[in-house]
Amino acid sequence: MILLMVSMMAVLIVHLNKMAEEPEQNSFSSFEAVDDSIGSENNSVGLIVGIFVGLITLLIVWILTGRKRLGRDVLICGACDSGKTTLLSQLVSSKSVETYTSMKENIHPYIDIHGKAPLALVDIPGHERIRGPIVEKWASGARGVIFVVDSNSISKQVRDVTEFLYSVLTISSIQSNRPAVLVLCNKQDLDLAKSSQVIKGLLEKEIDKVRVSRNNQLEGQEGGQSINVGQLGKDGKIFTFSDVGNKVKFVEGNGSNRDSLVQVTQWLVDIA
Ligand SMILES: Nc1nc2c(ncn2[C@@H]2O[C@H](COP(=O)(O)OP(=O)(O)OP(=O)(O)O)[C@@H](O)[C@H]2O)c(=O)[nH]1
Ligand SMILES: [Mg+2]
Repeated sequence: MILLMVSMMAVLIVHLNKMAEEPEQNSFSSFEAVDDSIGSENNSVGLIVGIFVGLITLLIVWILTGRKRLGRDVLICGACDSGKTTLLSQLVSSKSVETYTSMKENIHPYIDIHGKAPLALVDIPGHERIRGPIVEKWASGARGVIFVVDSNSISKQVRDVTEFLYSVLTISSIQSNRPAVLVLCNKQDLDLAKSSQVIKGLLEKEIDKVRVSRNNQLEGQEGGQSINVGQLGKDGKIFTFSDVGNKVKFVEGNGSNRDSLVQVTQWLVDIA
């Protein structure tokens, strides 16, 4: 698209140059010749207006189709027992229900977004063996990703949590469509809960380590050649979430209390 626009601009510039040169080349000797020149000037103006209209139309189409790449799904991901199904229940029915380990995705429409088209909340099971293919299946339609962290047990689970977050952020459609990401530091009602600031720091440090080990694995597989596919952050720089292409926001909450989730509901309104 950009190439097409650049080439049209080039045609336009060449044409303008020609017009600027024309009066010197032509010395009119009759009324007929003057008539012809007026006619060809009109044609040129028409051509320029046409090219401009074409360019603007292309620009509008490009902007609109770019936006369409984001679907209407909001994926709720995170490790087992982090509180995803509880969060889903609070968001869609303002109730905390008794939950069991999820074995397949739960999908519910979310309409509380100030008259905008509904979103679909997709609660992805956290079980290590089943979550991968399910999150990949839904990733291409993601408008946003809520990554739920159990703030009470994060210190013990940091590797598993980070491995999953890393996998989600390096899915190709998540990197190309760049849906917004909200990390919900859940279970803030529990005594040992870490703050969102501390959790952000823990995850950044651990992502650095995961990055190194995954790169080593890839190098081993590819006969010693390093590949940058699915890389997170900037090469040779300590990882920070500000270097991720997706907008990543950290908030705190407590899935068993709807009032503590205002930052989640506000974020849903913002991305809808
Ligand atoms: N104290 C406290 N407990 C919570 C909170 N959110 C969820 N829980 C509890 O944590 C347990 C697990 O919650 P689920 O919502 O089933 O967790 P999940 O992330 O869906 O787990 P999987 O389906 O196995 O991936 C349940 O006993 C919930 O009641 C919270 O904010 N605070
Ligand atoms: Mg669940």
